[in-house]
Amino acid sequence: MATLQALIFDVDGTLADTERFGHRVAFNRAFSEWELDWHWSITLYGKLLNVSGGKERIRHYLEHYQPDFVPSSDLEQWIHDLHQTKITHYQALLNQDTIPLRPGVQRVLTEARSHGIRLAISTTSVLPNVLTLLEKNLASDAPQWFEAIAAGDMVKAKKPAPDIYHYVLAQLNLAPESCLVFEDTEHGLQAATQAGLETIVTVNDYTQGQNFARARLVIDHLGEPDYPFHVLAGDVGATSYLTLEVLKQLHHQQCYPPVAVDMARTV
Ligand code: XBP
Repeated sequence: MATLQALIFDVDGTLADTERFGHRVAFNRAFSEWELDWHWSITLYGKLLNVSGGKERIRHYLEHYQPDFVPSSDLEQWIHDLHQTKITHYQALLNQDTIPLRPGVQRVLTEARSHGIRLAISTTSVLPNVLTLLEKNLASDAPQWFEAIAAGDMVKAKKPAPDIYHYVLAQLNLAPESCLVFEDTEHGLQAATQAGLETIVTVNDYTQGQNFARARLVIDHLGEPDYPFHVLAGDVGATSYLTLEVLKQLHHQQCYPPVAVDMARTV
């Protein structure tokens, strides 16, 4: 039985509720700045979240909702430039302190660190967004808490492909059996599961109806001593907030799906 050596965290929706009031707002501000008559409502954005990655989401929206739109330059470049504007607006939102970490996140990260558990990040979003979120909400040196930060286009195929998790495991030089993952979406769970990793899911309003049958535990957030989580699937006894001890017990009980981990898929 492998011992627990690392925790791997998704970012958007897992570390912080960034999608609805962060990324979505930033996309809309970018559309306004570019004088595009587009608006992604909370409901529409929920549908668009089925497409991982900001650039990929813009492309999907163009193809399915604005089929007659003609960009003013090469489409690839146009999407890239619009996405850059979105990143600027998203960074501004993060810098306004409007997007806090979810309950229990800082406590679990701090406890894991103090006990020598290694930390890593696996996200579809771009690296500068991750760094700013960590610096604003944790500490200026918080990015260094994480031995590996896998983000955005560092791999070819985004979640639900397992590539980003293969990449993180290669960076950590660890087998999946030594790690636990934290995700909030079915796509993220699929990516981790295909890479042979066990996952704890913390749902949010956008993801609570998704299929998390292969998760080790599904809860509404990591919990705090004075703010208990609700268990949606899985068993943690009377526990009402996650601690390192509980994570070690969950890890000890884990049973791995029979998947082949293809390290050659990392880039
Ligand atoms: C996050 C995403 C990202 C963000 C936008 O998925 O899908 O696309 O919504 O980020 P996950 P960028 O939490 O599964 O990693 O605009 O920076 O791409």
